[in-house]
Amino acid sequence: MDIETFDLLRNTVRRFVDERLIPAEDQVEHDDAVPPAIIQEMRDLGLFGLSVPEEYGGLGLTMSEEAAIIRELTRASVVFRSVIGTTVGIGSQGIVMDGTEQQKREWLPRLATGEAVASFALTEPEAGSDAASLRTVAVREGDFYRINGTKRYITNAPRASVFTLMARTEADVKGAGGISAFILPADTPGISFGKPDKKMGQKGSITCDVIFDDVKVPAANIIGGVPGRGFKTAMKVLDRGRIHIAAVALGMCDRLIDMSLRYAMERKQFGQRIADFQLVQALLADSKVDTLTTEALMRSVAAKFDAGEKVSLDCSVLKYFSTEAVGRVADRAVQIHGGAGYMAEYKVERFYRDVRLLRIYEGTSQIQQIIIAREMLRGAEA
Ligand code: COS
Repeated sequence: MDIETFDLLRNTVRRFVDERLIPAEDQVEHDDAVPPAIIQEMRDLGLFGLSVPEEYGGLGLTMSEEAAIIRELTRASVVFRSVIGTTVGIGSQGIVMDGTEQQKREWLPRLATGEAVASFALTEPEAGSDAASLRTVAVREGDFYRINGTKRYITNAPRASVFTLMARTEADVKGAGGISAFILPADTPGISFGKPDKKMGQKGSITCDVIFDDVKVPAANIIGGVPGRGFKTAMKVLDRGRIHIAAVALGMCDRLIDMSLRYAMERKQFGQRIADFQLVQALLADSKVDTLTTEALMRSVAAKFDAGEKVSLDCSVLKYFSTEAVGRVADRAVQIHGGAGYMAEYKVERFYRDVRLLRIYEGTSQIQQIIIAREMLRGAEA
C-alpha cells in the first residue's frame, strides 16, 4: 500500500478508536458483547480484510502494515480486536498460505468484507500445547470425510461462518503427520456449540467448545487438497499469528502507559503530583523500555517475515518478549494507580486481567521458550 493511503487508513483507525471504541468499552464490559453497530462499522472500515490479498478483495497489507494497524486498534479494549482477530489472522491465513486457487476464490472475498467470519479450531480438551496429539478424527468415505471430536476455547465460534479445522485423517499416523486442515462451513449439519466460557477477562470476546458429531465434509475441502499437511499449515499460521499478538501487546502497552502517565500527573500525594517522585518515574521508565523494545523487535521480525525469511524462532522470541512485557506494563500501571488501580471504575484492573491471556493463547510463554531453544540447538547441530 502506498504511504499516503496507509497513513489515511491508520488515521481513520486512530479516530475510530478514540471516538467510537474507547467510549464504548464500559458498555462492552457490562453487556459482555460488542454492539452489532460497532461490528458493522469495523466491516465498513475494511478491518476484516486487512490480511486478505487485494486480488481477493482485501486490503492486502504486509505483516508490518497489519501490525501497525492492530497496534492502533488495541489502544482500545483488546475485545474489539477479537471481533476481527480470527478472520484477519489464524482463521483465514491457512487458506491464504496453503489453499488452492479455488478455495481462495470461494472464501477470501467473503472474509475480506466481513460478510463471513473465520475461526481456528485446533485446541482440544486433551490437546493444547501438545497440538500434534489432537484426537478429532476425520474418516474418509468416498469423496467425503466424516468428522467427530470436540474443540475447546474456540474464539468467535458461534459467530463463525467457516472453521479452519485440524483433524486426524490418518488414524495410524500418530503426531503431526496424520493431521489435515479442513475448510469447514459452520452451517454443516452436526456442528454444535458448548456454553460460552466464563473468563478471567476479555469480556465481550466469545469462546466456547465446538462439537463435531458425524460432520460430513467434502475431501476437496482439505486446505491445499493434500491430506497430512494440516499441522504444518497450523504452525505457519501460528508463526504469523505471534507477530499479530505482539502488535496487540504493543497497542495495550501504549494505552496502559497513557493511563499511567495521566494518573501520575494528576494524583497528588505529600503535596506534589506523584509523577514527580523518582520511584514512580522508575515504574514509568521501565514500562517505556518494555514498550520501545517490543516495538523495535516487532518491526524487525515483521520486516523479516515480509521479506520471506524463515522466522519461527524470531516469532517465538517476539511473542514471548512482548506478552511478558505487556504483563509487566499492566502490573506497573496498577501499581502507579495505587488503590484506584484495584477498582473497576479506573479500568486499569480490567486491562490487567485482559492482558493475562496474551501469555497463554497462540502458544504459552513456555512453548515459545521451547521453540526458541529447539531452533537454537538445531542451528548449532547443523
Ligand atoms: N512452520 C512450518 N513447519 C513447522 C513449524 C513451523 N513453524 N513447526 C513445526 N513444523 C513442522 C516440522 O518441520 C515437522 O515437519 P517434518 O515432520 O516434515 O519434519 C512437523 O511440523 C512437526 O513438527 P514438530 O516435530 O516440531 O512437532 P511437535 O509436536 O514437536 O511440535 C510444538 C511442538 C511445541 C512446536 C507445537 O506443538 C506447538 O507450537 N504447540 C503450541 C500450539 C499452540 O500455539 N496452541 C495455541 C492454541 S491455537 S490459538
